[in-house]
Amino acid sequence: AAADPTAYFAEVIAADQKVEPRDWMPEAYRATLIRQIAQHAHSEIIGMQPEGNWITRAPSLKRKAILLAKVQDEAGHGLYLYAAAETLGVSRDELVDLLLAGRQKYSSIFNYPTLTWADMGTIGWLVDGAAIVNQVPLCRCSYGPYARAMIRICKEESFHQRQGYEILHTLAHGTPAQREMAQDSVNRWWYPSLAMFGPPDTDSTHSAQSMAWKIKRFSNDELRQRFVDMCVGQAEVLGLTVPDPGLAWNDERGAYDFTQPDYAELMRVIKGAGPCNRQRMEHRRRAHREGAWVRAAAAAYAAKKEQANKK
Ligand code: FAQ
Repeated sequence: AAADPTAYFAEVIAADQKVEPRDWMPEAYRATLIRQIAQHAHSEIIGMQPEGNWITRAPSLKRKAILLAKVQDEAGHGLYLYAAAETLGVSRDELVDLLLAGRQKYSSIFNYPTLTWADMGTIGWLVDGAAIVNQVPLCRCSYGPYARAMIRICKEESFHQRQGYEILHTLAHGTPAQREMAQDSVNRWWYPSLAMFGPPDTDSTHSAQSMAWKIKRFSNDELRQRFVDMCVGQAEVLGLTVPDPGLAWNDERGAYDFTQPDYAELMRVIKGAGPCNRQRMEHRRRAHREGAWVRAAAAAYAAKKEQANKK
């Protein structure tokens, strides 16, 4: 190993090995990871709201138990990710404060409303499906704690995706009204799901550097294409239509041509003007306020324990 930490870092990246918390790393690498992991953690926590909205209205006890477990998994994912971010020298409290102050982001997708039960199916199929396509390569990300957190998260996301797919399959093979509800839901979520992968490569500010550092392994557009190609066959099995008249197999490229999402809409949603941004943030701020006594009690208990241990 080189004695010069800069050269050693470059060697670790070139050899596809992992950077670990105590290793030297460029400040910009650290900052990029904090930004991305925090945004990811916040997405999991805010992402509990659209589905939490349906827990009390699930159509059966079994559906309710499954949905409850899924939303609890999302809380767990948020916690693993905050823990991964903390290895970079920030605290979870600081990150939560940045979210609540509107200075860190969460995924655009969670600013859309969940209007019907079918949306629980579509979120599983498309939103968790997109999350998996994005996150499987992150299991090979160059930063060890993030890569390792992703392995477990991806296993749980696969279960989430399958449960959503099964809800949609049931509805799509149910009464005409249920079928229509399923199709309407897919129509509403298709383009916002494509937008989850971020701006097109030409407008992606971080991609080139993140790929050079092997944080990202594929570009936004590469992953979006992979997602579309995966969904087409699955939609056929569901008996539902992908709401894109421009969708067509391109023999030369060996991939589907498709209509891009409205990136101006993505930018508006990211900047706070999506249908539910205000509601999501208000809810999170209220939950944080109402949880203050739990945090205070936990801190007091920890301090008391520490005192007792010193004796
Ligand atoms: N929403 O230069 P790029 C889930 C921002 S899955 C909001 O391309 P980058 C599971 C971006 O931050 C969802 N902001 O950025 C679940 C940057 O702004 P900044 C969470 C977006 O980082 C399912 C600017 O635009 N997954 O939670 C979005 O290289 C169901 C320029 O963009 C992750 O976070 C967007 N869609 O690539 C839970 C995965 N796209 O920071 C509950 C990890 C872009 O300079 C229920 N993250 N921006 O102010 C990533 O892979 C990357 O960060 C990307 C963006 C691909 C999202």
